[in-house]
Amino acid sequence: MDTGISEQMLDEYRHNGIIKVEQVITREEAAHYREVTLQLLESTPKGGPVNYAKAFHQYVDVWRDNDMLQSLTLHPKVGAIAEQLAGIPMRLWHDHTLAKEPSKAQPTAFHQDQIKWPFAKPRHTLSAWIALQDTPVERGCMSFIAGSHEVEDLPNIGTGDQERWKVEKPDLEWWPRLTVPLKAGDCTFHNGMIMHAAGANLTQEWRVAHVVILVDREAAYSGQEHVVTDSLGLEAGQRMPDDRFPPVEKYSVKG
Ligand SMILES: O=C(O)CCC(=O)C(=O)O
Repeated sequence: MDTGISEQMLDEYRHNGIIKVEQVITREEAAHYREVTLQLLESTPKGGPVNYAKAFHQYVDVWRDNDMLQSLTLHPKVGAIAEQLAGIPMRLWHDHTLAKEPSKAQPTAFHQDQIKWPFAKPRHTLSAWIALQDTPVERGCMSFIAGSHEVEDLPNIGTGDQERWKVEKPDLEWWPRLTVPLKAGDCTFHNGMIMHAAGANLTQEWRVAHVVILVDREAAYSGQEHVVTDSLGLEAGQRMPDDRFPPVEKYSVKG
């Protein structure tokens, strides 16, 4: 598949830990998926799968509950770009909707993702963050600390814990930062180790992101607690089961 990823973009990803890919889906597709997502959030009863927090409302593994959103999560282009950037075969780990409420959603604090996930030394993890509407700075686009995917000694920082990263590693405040506004259908791919955050939503519109997370296909389950794996009865050290965590090469198969 022609993913449109050039050698220069690959170098940029390796160097900074993040790249922007324009129009991974079209504006029209983004508008459609946004509508589906907002309807799903609205029709999901309180106490159900949506976690409501000050920074965003989060629906984990939404691909398993909604066939239309499944087609976005298992989008062949997203999978192909992920494998190209990682340089190894990858599988879906999970997806999530991250929706910031109009006017009142707070910033998402700087954190790394991979430390939150139950894998023993995966060779690569990454997220595709797809904007389902225009997402300028004021609507809560993401910022990344360029090159911080090489930093390995940080603790697990919560997405609401605003000042913690500065306490843990004060010099990071002075590293170059990339703030990446996205148009509807644009996407950032970020390394699971990069420090990243998102701004508050100061606009009158929801900020809806569909985030697809992929992991090294060979990664072993570590046994660390995680909402996606806790109920699956996996043994620490085993490979992630293909039927539940589809490898990119098998993306036509439903989980
Ligand atoms: O969208 C956000 O507010 C944060 C997203 C994020 O942390 C992620 O996709 O890893």
